[in-house]
Amino acid sequence: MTDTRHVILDALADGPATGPELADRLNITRTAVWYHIDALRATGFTITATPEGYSVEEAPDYGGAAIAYGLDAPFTVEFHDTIGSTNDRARELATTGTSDVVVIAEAQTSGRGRLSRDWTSPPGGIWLSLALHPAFPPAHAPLLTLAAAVATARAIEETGVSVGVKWPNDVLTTAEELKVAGILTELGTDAGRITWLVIGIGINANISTDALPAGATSLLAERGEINRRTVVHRLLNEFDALRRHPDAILPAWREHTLTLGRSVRVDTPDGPVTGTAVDIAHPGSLLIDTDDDRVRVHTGDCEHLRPV
Ligand code: BT5
Repeated sequence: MTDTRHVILDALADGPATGPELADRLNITRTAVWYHIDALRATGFTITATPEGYSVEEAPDYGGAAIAYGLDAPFTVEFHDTIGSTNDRARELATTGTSDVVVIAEAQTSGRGRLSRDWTSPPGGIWLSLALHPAFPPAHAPLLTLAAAVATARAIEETGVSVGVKWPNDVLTTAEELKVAGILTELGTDAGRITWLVIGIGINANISTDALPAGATSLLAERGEINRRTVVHRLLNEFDALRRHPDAILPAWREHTLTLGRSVRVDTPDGPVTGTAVDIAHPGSLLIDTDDDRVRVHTGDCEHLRPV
């Protein structure tokens, strides 16, 4: 998508604009405007010519231009039909100094979860990674993972699927606790500073459960086909709002979590911790009451234990 077409779409996102108005704004001829409008139509935008000017009636369901169109959150969109991992591409961008880019793919061939686990990423999902440069210490990075989990849960809830967050980063259906989304945060540090940070988010959107591993579900299976563009917009807007108000992240997470009050077992690098999850503490540690003590867990795989 050319920059000119981006500018035209930005202008039309605010309402109709005439050919001469667009020509003036872009410093191009009216014939060139007409040519670009036609090219946008060819990419799936329904643009009508009204007495007030050109008007976008409908954006395509997905793709780079569709996601950039009408997006309030200040992210630049980079779209790929197929990529190895959006996290790898976002890392390339973030390590070369670029920030606030969202890399989105229709399919990933080497999608990954935490600890190099595989992440199944066929076409129809939402596979995206944010390239960021937050100005806070590395120890606070877990807060952004929680913010991403809350933003993802809120975006999914809008489709009518009831979900909650399992500490720290899984989004599960509330009914059967099947995994519908996961988050992978990666970062680089130097001299106590974050030099790059990537938050990868995978949502099983319009995917048949036959294509997913056991224990997973999709929005298609839970609700039917959904509009991925709307979900991505809500997710990015929510994440942007939360990162600007870090104090709001833990309260928001408490509102959306399935873990607090539950019997859990967390496999930490120092061994398993079993007990009742009682709270979350800055910058994202889980507080667990065991038989002997209150334990603060910073990282690990959490399992919700069924009540006996
Ligand atoms: C996660 O890891 O949940 C993080 C997933 C992050 C994926 C996104 S997609 C965009 C970006 N680019 C990437 O390459 N990654 C990020 P973890 O908690 O380790 O869960 C991984 C486990 O979930 C696997 O071992 C499987 O058991 C299971 N799994 C794999 N694919 C799944 C899927 N599509 N849906 C649900 N569960 C899945």
